Parts: sequence; structure tokens; C-alpha cells
Amino acid sequence: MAKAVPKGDYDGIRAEVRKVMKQPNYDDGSAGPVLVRLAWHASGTFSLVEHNGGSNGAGLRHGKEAADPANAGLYHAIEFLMPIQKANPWITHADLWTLAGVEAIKAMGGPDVPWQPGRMDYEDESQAEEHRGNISDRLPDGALGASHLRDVFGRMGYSDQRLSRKQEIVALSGAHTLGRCHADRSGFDGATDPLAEISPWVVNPTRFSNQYFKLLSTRKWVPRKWDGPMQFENIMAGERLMMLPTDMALMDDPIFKEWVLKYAKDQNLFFKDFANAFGKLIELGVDRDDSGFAHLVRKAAKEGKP
Ligand code: CCH
Repeated sequence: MAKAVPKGDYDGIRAEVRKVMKQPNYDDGSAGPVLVRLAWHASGTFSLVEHNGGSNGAGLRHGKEAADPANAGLYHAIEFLMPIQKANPWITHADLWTLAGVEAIKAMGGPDVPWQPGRMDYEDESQAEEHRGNISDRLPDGALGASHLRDVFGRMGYSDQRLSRKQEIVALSGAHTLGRCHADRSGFDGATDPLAEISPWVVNPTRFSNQYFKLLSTRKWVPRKWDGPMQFENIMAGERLMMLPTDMALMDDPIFKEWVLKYAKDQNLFFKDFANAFGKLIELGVDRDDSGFAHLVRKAAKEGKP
């Protein structure tokens, strides 16, 4: 049972998130990684040009967005958080999902990501569709390469054409230091044990660190021989680690690679850039007022400069 905390007590909500993160019978005993993925998928549908999608509304609970194969498995995260929302109906799902992602990152040893409340929830499918339009097919496809990453993140407003944003796509990708691929969710897999169906990018997938960049840049990654989707593997500490083609694209592309190497060397730099880029991500689509990243996103949209 989650605890009811006074209205507006977001630290109290954070404490409840830490409690639900402990899931002894789930993956590595932690809901943390899937909570981070929920915050990302709730936000990553944003389009700067069409100005729809994004974290406002928690649209992922409804209709086409809920059924989007890219969101397979995220119902686990939604269900983990449900008791908190039930005990605290004053917080919207959209605020709770983003706050849970941010708190999970912190609880797993990562940086403090800036977060503000103020998101509303779409009550039903028709309200979600009215506000969001058709936003399916907007999340990235792990089978593709660097130009796909530029298209997808460019649509959200992240771009490596502008100096200040050059590294954000790479910094965000560093979240793959957390969690695993699940064959029954994304089709990607890589377990050493043929009975296991889930595999991580790093050895300790519940600790936020720059390990993903270290391994990506120093290990020998070879295409996995199997009849599933194309993915890369390396055996380490008896565990089969994996990389998606999109992960490998960060090493193939010279601009992305420069940042992979920087983050591999300097965890503080990664934490700083990640906190900034993730803070911006969870603001996408939030038109609450004229402050913070929401303001920057609106300004960029007006100027027509993704
Ligand atoms: Fe991711 N991600 N992600 N990802 N992701 C998957 C899992 C996680 C892509 C594909 C996949 C980001 C960017 C990308 C997480 C955070 C982020 C999986 C496995 C695929 C496939 C899903 C499964 O089978 O359960 C692609 C492509 C991109 C391109 O950029 C970004 C950005 C973030 C956050 C900042 C996290 C965390 C996971 C682990 C989830 C879990 O359940 O363990």
C-alpha cells in the first residue's frame, strides 16, 4: 500500500517512488530502469514543428499510443506507480511518471535532474487524440543508424547542428547503462542462459554510471549469430552484454563518437549533460508557463529552429 502524503509534497512522492522501486521478483529486483523508460517514452513523442506529443497528458495510457509496439512492456511501470497515484489522486499521472523517472535516476546513483510539476492528464482516448493527433511511429527504432537518431531527436528539438545541443543525443543514449532488452517486448535479446530472455548493456544495470560509454568504446562488439533482429554482443564476467545498432551508430558517426569518448573518460561531464538533456526531455510538450525548458522549447518553435 502506498502512503498518502499532503497535497504538493513532492518529496513525499519521491519517497514512495523509492519504495515501489524495490521489486524482488522483477528483472534485477528494481523497477528503476523501466520507470526511466516510461518517462522517456511519455516525452519522446514530442514534435517541435507540429507542437504535439510530449509528457503533458500521460497519453500513453490511451488508445493508439498505449498499443504502439514501441511502448510494449511499459504497462509494468504504469502498474508499479498506480498505487502511489491511487493514494495521492492530487498528482497527475503525467507529473508522477516524469517525477518517478527523475527519482529513479537519482536513487540508482545518477544526477539530480531538474523537475517541475504542472502537467495535466488526458481523461480519455478522444481527449488524447484531440490534443495529440497521430503521433505513432515517433519513437526511435533500435535497428537503424545515426541519421535516424538525428531525425527522431531533431523532431523533438535536439540537434547536433547547434553547438549547445551537440552532445544531447549522445548524453541521453547513456541511459542504456540501465535495464535490459526483453525479447517479448522489443524483440531484442541476448541472454547467455538460453532460458533467460533478457539482457543488459552493462554488468550492473541498476546503477547509473558512464559504464555504457566505457564498454561501447572499449569492447569488441560482434554481430550476434541468431535469427532475431540484428544486434551486437560481447561476453563479460560470464554475462552476454549487448548493443543495439543505434548504440553502435554512436561509435560509427564521428560527431557522436567524440562525445562517447568524452563521456567514457569523464563521468561528471556525462552526469551534467545527462541531467540537462533529460530535464529538457520531460518538459517537452508542457506549456505550463513561461519558465524553464518549456519556455526554451516554445521559443525555438516560434523561431522555427529545431
Ligand atoms: Fe532505450 N531502449 N532506446 N532509451 N531504454 C530499450 C530499453 C531502455 C532505444 C531502444 C530501446 C533511449 C533511447 C533509445 C531506456 C532509456 C532510454 C530497449 C529494450 C530498446 C529496444 C526494451 C525492452 O525490450 O524492454 C532506442 C532505439 C533509442 C534511440 O535513441 C533514451 C533516450 C532513454 C532515456 C533517456 C531504458 C532505461 C531502458 C531499459 C528498460 C528496462 O525495462 O529495463
